[in-house]
Amino acid sequence: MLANRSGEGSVRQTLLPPALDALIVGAGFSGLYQLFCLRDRLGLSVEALEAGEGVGGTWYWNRYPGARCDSESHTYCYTFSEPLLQDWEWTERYPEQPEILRYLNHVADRFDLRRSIRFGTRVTSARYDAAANLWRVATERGERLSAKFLITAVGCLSAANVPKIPGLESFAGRWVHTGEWPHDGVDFTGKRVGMVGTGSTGIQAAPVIANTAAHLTVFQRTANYSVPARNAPLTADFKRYVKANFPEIRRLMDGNPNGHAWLIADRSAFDVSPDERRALYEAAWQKGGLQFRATFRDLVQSKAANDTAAEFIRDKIREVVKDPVKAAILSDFDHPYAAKRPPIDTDYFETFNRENVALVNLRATPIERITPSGIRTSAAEYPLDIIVFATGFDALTGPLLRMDIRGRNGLALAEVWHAGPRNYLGLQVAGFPNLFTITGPGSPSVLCNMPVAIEQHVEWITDCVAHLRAQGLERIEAEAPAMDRWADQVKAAANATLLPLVTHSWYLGANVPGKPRVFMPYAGGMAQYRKICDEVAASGYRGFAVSR
Ligand code: NA7
Repeated sequence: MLANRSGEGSVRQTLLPPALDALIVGAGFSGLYQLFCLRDRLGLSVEALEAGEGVGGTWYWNRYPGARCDSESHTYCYTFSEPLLQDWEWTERYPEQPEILRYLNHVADRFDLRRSIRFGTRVTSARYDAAANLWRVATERGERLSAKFLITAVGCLSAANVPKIPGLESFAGRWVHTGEWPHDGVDFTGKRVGMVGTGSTGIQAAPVIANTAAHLTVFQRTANYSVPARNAPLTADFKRYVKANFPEIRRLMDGNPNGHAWLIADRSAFDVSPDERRALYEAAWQKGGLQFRATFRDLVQSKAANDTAAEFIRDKIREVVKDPVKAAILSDFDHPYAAKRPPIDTDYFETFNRENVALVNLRATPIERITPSGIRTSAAEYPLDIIVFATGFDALTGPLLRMDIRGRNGLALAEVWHAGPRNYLGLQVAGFPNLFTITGPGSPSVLCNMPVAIEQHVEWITDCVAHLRAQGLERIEAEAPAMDRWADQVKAAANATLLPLVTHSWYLGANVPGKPRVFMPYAGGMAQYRKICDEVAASGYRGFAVSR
């Protein structure tokens, strides 16, 4: 906001910047591409607002030790620009956080995006002004901006979930959450560290922390499956292959329900003998990575098929972990493999063979409180210098709801979503005209290799905005019945898998106390979702109300 003194009477005049065509919230993978599409492809006036002091989103904030992507690097990138694909070179099978951040900075520079981004700018409210057909946005720094289109590019896993454990404020040591990692790092040398949480993050961080800490205690609530990542530097041959064959790789990604570049075997776990099955799992284990779940086509649909994978992984843990008590705690699975997000690791289970690593089973002995000197469970007190919360996020809805978004007549998004997120295609909510949510709940998002999901959403939104402009239309808004039908489709897609059976999954919001239990991402596969979105657009945006 600009406040000018004008004339003798010191009349304060507030000059609001002119309304923009579009405001984008976030400058991670999705915000950067959306900015490029609207500004450079459609020629609109656009700004992106970013809470961080740099681009990168998830990869700006998640700087914890061992932070690495679980998608393979040659598929974890934008595909919209052939020159970009040709001039960027990844170094490892799975890119590490600093390398992804370098990549996103490279993209920002290459497409001169920074000049349209306000950094250090957190959105605190967004109100739809129906009379002006504008979104009025306020930021923590007191800026006031307005735009016809408001596009959230806030990521699915950006609202850190720090558990409300009594006594945390009394802890005399230091505590950190992996998703808000200090930029100057955390020195574990000679320290007694406690790490709470064994999701993808904890499983990546534990082996690295154990290397420098005097002692690491891992506090495990739910035993988690993990398959070796088998990370390694990329060979010159592979790099050449990727550059020469990207269209073929892209075809594979488009055909895979999760946007990865591999085929899912066209066989059931029961089409082969137990010996053959074991040999196939062993081969997948040696190859490493998320494609372990592609060994058989029915692993996430059939509990019986899934049990064979669970048994294989349980045996592997018992083989690797020398202490039978630790092995039993680590392999005490209570849910099917890959029904929660399956981690991949580098030496996670091996870490428990180190003398300086202990494991606490929170199911048997829950945390009671944090004391000034450490963590107290129902069985013992663990003295600690540093507590690392690898406790995940208020996923999918958290980043949207904390922005206080209000649509027509002041209707709060939080009110519309009080019983769980409702929208159409994961893209729009009735009562919130011209608001688009990139990778919102109800879209494949976290079940997909994220850049694939992001590019599809950004391109769909861009085409939609271009269509409105070409037709002289001012507004687009999801219709309520379309939202209801979409909610049924999201539910049916989830129910065709084993995923909703896990009552403690963050896909259902179960990791955040009080959050409604609704299965949030669309589990019907990226290819199917893309087809639905394309058909909706081709039909003249069926299920959306458009107006002048
Ligand atoms: P996740 O997958 O949500 O994992 C969080 C972990 O923290 C998980 O083991 C939780 O146990 C545990 N947790 C959460 N709250 C508590 C409390 N209060 N007490 C003890 N343990 C707790 O988050 P990540 O950061 O690992 O991964 C998020 C995504 O990032 C991942 O899926 C990838 O897409 C990248 P629980 O299983 O809930 O019992």
